[in-house]
Amino acid sequence: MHNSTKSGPRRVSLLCAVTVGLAIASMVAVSGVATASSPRAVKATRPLEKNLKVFVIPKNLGNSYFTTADSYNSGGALFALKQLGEVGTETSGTAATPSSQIPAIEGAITKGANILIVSATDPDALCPTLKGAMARGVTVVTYDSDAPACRDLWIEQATSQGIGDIEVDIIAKEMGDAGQLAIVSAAPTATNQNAWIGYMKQELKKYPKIQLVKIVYGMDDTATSTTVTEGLLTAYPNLKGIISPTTVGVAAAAAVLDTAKYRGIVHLTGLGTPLAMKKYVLDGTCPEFALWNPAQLGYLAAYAAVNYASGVITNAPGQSFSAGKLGKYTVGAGDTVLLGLPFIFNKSNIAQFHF
Ligand code: RAM
Repeated sequence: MHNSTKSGPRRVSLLCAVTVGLAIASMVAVSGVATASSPRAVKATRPLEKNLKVFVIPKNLGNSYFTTADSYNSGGALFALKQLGEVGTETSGTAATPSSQIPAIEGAITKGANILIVSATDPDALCPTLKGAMARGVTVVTYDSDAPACRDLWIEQATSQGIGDIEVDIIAKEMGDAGQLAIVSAAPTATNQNAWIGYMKQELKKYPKIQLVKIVYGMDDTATSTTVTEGLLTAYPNLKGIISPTTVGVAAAAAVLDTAKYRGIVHLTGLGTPLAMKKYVLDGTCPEFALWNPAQLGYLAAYAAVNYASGVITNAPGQSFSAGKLGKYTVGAGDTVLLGLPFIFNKSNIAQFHF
């Protein structure tokens, strides 16, 4: 399980940022972050290295969440890398599984990667490959889903506890604080979903009349997520709520629940992308869900990784670096850089988002 850092908080003004255009937005308020005054801070004057070969390796390709986090056009990681003068490439497999992702990581290393920016499908399975890369001097940074034992830095989207708590509080309100609840997760090995589910279980103690009856795994695949959601409805005819903390899973679950039989009867929330969820927010199938700004996560990961590889920062807490349009960020406890707070989408704001 990864750390929920205590550095920050930095409130990312997602609503404003997206309103004025995702790629160019600079409306991020960075608050109260302690700056290191140790000799390490002097390194901040070092120039960043150019022409580094940087491979951005999401859990899988073809997932719009990662496309937004990584791509040039959305202002994500590849946009930041270009601005910094590096050579950025996105690569991965098509399934969100280690056997699909590891060959892409190996391929990047063979091509002479200086930096790997990875969302881990399975930390145990990836670690031998990532450790091998680190031993050869490659900077390894995780974003989105961590591999705590085999990376230099972890770029965390929001604290795991913050995400777990928000999910439970939203669904509890919709369920009237009582009834059977299930979770449609991604892969059973995904570090991020497992961390969030851990905190959901903790938060559920506040709601003794809600029973978590089952966790199923849709593998960040639409067809599988649909099948497991349908399976839940058959197995638990009295089911009253579903949390799906994956953008692929929550959209698939919403499509299943979007009928008069289930709408408003089996309540749904999760972590979704606004374009995929807009219909379901407006028709009441999923009135509220949460996420962060994926493009900002990718952008921050790129800046942090290049600063690390250039020796401007190490992973010791308290060191600051400039993350371009996002402003100044500081390394927190547990080798972590925290993007900000989760953001809640509902009918009052969903039309303003275009990712
Ligand atoms: C999916 C992936 C990703 C997660 C989001 C919320 O796209 O599982 O890792 O962060 O959902």
